[in-house]
Amino acid sequence: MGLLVNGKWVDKWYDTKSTGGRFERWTSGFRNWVTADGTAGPTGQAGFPAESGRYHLYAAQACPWAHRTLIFRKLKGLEPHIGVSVVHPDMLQDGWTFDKDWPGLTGDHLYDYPFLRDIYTRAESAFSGRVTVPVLWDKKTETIVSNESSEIVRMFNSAFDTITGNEVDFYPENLRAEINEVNERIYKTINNGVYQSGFATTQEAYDEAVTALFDTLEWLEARLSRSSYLVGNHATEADWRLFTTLIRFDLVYHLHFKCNKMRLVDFPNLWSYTRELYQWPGVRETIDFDQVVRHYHYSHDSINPSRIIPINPDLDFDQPQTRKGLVA
Ligand SMILES: N[C@@H](CCC(=O)N[C@@H](CS)C(=O)NCC(=O)O)C(=O)O
Repeated sequence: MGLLVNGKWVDKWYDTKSTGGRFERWTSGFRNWVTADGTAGPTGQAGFPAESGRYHLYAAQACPWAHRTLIFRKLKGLEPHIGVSVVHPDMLQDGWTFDKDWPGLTGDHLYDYPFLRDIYTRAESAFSGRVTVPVLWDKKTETIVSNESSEIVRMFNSAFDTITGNEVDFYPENLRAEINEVNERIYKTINNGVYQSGFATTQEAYDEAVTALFDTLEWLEARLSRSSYLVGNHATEADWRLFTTLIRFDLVYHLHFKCNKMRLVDFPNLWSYTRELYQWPGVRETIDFDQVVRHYHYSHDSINPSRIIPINPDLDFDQPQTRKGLVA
């Protein structure tokens, strides 16, 4: 596991010494936007108009951030328009690789490179920073449009609508303020909170993260006893962002990241809600549980140096929903 420094690979994990044992996620380096007409988005430069076949997604099945983008690609009918290359679940001394010795892997469809870092240095030869998934690549200008999942899902939500004819809106104008507010708490304490619990290297940092995580899960359990979705009467971006962490919870975060005060299945509403989203047409096809379980347990030397993959419970994500008396 490492990062690029002036275009050179350095095998180094996150330094938590300077942050009191706290894991701090790096800010994504590429922040351009694909827009319907190629004008600049909220950040970055103009020049990335929506076009069929022009963009390519680099993703990991294991990764909850990449998973968001795979879900949006599926639900917004983008599969015929945006290709995907899937990295290997083992993220070791070379970071993400395009090795193919695992079912469902594709290698690098565009350049047949061995490593994901080669994509970053093709975009910027002296790139410095972490080499993360997901990456949205522009085949025309041969550069990275964005490596920030929260922004890629917003592009997928609307930029390609005239090409796909799919106008389902997971970020409706009138709900944006509330979606942003819910996202912020969920990002801090759940999406990133599980990582902050798992990668903490002091008791204090762990206690802080794990307490906030279970406080937010309790808050969501109550919220989802009253309404079908987090915001409004339909599934929104906020639900899909939460879902990718919940679906991994009992298989990975509970044990591997020490998020073990309760399991997801111990929260009746959250567990039913997770199954409902899993059963949404197309969604199960975006998940590969074997790669999820393998990635975390095999890749994080500091947490599981033996690389033993746990037996894990059999979870039945196909059980019918059990929530009652909901608003929508
Ligand atoms: N802010 C990024 C975070 C992505 C991220 O951290 N991805 C992880 C995989 S789950 C990764 O590639 N980590 C490699 C590293 O940190 O070196 C996003 O949401 O797109």
